[in-house]
Amino acid sequence: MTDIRTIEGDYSATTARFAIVVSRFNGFIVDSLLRGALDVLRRHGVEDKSIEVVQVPGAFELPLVAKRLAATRRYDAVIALGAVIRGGTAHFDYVAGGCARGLAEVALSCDLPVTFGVLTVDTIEQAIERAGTKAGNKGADAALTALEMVSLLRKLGG
Ligand code: INI
Repeated sequence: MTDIRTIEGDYSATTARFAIVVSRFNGFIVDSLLRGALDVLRRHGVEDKSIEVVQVPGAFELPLVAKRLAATRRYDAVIALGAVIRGGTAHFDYVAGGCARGLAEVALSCDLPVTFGVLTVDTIEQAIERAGTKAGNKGADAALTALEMVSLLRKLGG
């Protein structure tokens, strides 16, 4: 048991560069996610000059812009933030599904951490709970995961 080597990331990648791609749709929620993400990065020692924020119209547009940012190789991770709130139609499923699938594909095709700070919820109340109130802040979580993934990939090398 003691011979097993375990590799895991930590939060020490303070010199890493981050792109945060943010949707404007449901902006009053997404602004809180962005504040949470920036707060985490700064508290862990990432300087503002190492962070760029790019705005897109809606969550459906996040994957393409995340891909363009990843392809520049200027960043160690991309953090995607948005809020998809279910309405009465199937629109939610297409927007949320396309966004999640697209972001996962960008991470794999570009070989770069792309973290998913996109709320997919039924109600505005649920969104508020996850944007800095009683259920935490999913933007902060996505930033913390990005930090950990940068560190983990550095340790894994290759
Ligand atoms: N975009 C969101 O980010 N959240 C939503 O809840 C949402 N809803 O419900 O429609 C939404 N729609 C816009 C979509 O992301 C695209 O911007 C639009 O379809 C144009 O491609």
